[in-house]
Amino acid sequence: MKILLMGHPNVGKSVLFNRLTGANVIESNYPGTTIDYTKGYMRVGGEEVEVIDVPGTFSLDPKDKAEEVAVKMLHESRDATVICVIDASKIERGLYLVLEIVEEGYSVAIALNMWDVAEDKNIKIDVVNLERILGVPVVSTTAISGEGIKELVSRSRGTAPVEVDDIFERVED
Ligand SMILES: Nc1nc2c(ncn2[C@@H]2O[C@H](COP(=O)(O)OP(=O)(O)OP(=O)(O)O)[C@@H](O)[C@H]2O)c(=O)[nH]1
Ligand SMILES: [Mg+2]
Repeated sequence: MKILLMGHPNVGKSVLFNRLTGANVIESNYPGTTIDYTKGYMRVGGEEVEVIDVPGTFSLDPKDKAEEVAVKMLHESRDATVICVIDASKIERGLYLVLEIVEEGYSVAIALNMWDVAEDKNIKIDVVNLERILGVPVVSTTAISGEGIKELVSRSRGTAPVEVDDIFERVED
């Protein structure tokens, strides 16, 4: 099993990555570029899972070299589970990328990271309803404290592809 951590820049992907993988980490350059990425492993229920900290990207329509690498890494891992990391205090900004990744047929789970920041700002998010509409696991996380990470891992294991059209139908209801 392989997990890609994807999301906008500065949403906490790397802190989450370190939480998931601990010390077993390899830094690499993407072939032919100067774009760094990090790859590591974690054990989940006796199974070794590869985890990749993908460079931050705003969309799957790359605007610079780092975004290009992010999209290539996604497309080279057709069987991967994608954990989309969203800043919970700016949630609508992150959902577009989620929909793009879902639309390409990937199994997705969502980490609503920076949950502590959202709480401090008194931003209320109905996680249960969001999960119902999207049809994929949505887990609130605070990567810097580790809150929600265990649940994120366990819920990510059971995720399956969903249809974007079905999501839009549920939004209209
Ligand atoms: N308060 C709070 N800060 C966080 C959380 N997760 C990450 N941070 C902080 O947010 C900043 C960005 O975290 P990174 O993990 O570097 O973000 P990233 O998504 O890897 O960013 P790029 O690699 O630039 O795409 C750092 O200062 C982290 O310490 C969180 O859940 N809560
Ligand atoms: Mg990073």
